[in-house]
This record gives sequence, structure tokens and C-alpha cells, in this order.
Amino acid sequence: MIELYYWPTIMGRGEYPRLVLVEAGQPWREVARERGVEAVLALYQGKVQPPFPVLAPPILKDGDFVMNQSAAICRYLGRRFDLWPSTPEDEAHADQVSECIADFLYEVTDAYHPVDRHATYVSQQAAADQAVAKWVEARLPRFLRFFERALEVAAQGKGAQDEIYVVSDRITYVDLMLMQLTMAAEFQFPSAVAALDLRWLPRHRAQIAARPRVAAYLRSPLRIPFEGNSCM
Ligand SMILES: N[C@@H](CCC(=O)N[C@@H](CS)C(=O)NCC(=O)O)C(=O)O
Repeated sequence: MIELYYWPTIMGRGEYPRLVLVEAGQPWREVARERGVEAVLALYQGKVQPPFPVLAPPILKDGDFVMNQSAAICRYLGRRFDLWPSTPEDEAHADQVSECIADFLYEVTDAYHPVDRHATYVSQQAAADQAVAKWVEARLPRFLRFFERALEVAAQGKGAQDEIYVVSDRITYVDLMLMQLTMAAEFQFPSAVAALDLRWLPRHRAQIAARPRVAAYLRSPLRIPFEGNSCM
């Protein structure tokens, strides 16, 4: 069975591959929750050497195949489980959007950890609050308007009840990623997101969240709540 190695108490970047597995209907093992965080640390600290090196969690193990990088894992799973765009151009656009999601996460993590990326938010809270306020003003609208525009383009010619997907007129891995990002942004920055008066992102988020497997997962105890001190 597929294994996901991620920190046991946060949703974090682990949630992106998780949601692709959920929509694919693929059971997987949450290694840290089943065997303890030591199993993740063993890989992270190099005590266990996988057949291909890994840098940081989330880490996916599929048989003997091991990899890290959340967006790359989502692509691997998307291709493997048919949550994949239909044309090379749509593949490239899905790549583009997933990389923009990864950029968003990188930037917002930096804002919450402006002094030391590997120390807690609380230990650098004063500097972090300033950096986050600046990021929310300068960068959050830029990212969200880009995602909004991608969905607006996808919605062209569609009726009010029609489903919209980022690419290809069908659900792909990047829809799951974007749903999670929208939820994270709405949770963490409610007034800044509301002020943008977005139309397509909330509609897309609601549509993906209502898919039967995703909806069941979101209601399940496997889904860890947002922490409220990052976009994780
Ligand atoms: N770009 C990577 C970032 C990975 C990353 O920052 N992982 C965090 C948890 S979300 C971590 O444990 N980092 C430890 C490290 O970078 O050494 C991804 O998307 O997977």
C-alpha cells in the first residue's frame, strides 16, 4: 500500500498528496500516525536510506519507489490514478498552476518565519506578524487573482450549474491542490480574501469539496484542522 511520510500533527504540505489519494479512491498509510514520528525522522535524517534520496516531508513511498516534493508527488499520483489533463497543453498549464501553488506556500511560510525558517512562528511572532501583514497586502491578492482568472477562463461558456476545473474539462490533481489552497487562504486570511470579492475560487472550492470521496474525507477524523498560525 502507498505510504505517506509526513509530520503527524499538522495538515501542512502533506494534505496536497493526501487529497489526490482521496479523490483517486486509493487507501494509503499515514506512517507517522501509525508508527510514530520516528519513522519520518529516520528518513528525514538519513538513518534509513531510500533507493532515491529525499529532502524533506512529505515523502511518498509506492512499493520501492520513493520521492518527495508535494507538487511533484501530486503529479505522480495524478498520472498514476487518472487525475491527469487530457492534452500536453493542459498538462503544462496544470504544472504551471501547481508550481504557483508551491510558490504561494513557500512565500507564506517565509512570511510566518521571517527570522528563522526552521524555528516556530511563536518564537518570532513580532517580526512574523509584520511580515505576514506585508505579504497579505502585497502578494496574497496577486496569487488569488491569478488563480481566480485561471478558473474564470475555464468557466467560459459554462452555465451556472456546470462544474469547472482548472484544465481539461475534467478533474485533475491540480483541482485538489487548488481547493486546499483556497480553504487555507480563506481560513487564515478571511477578511483579506473577502475583500477580493472572488467569485470562481469559492465556487470551485465548494464544488471539489462536495465530491463524495472528498466530502467524506473532510468530515473524517483523518482531516486535521487548520492551525491558524500559517497557511498549513
Ligand atoms: N517544496 C517542498 C517543501 C518541503 C517542506 O518545506 N517540508 C517541510 C514540512 S511542510 C519540512 O518538513 N521541511 C524540513 C526541511 O526543509 O528540512 C514541498 O513542497 O514538498
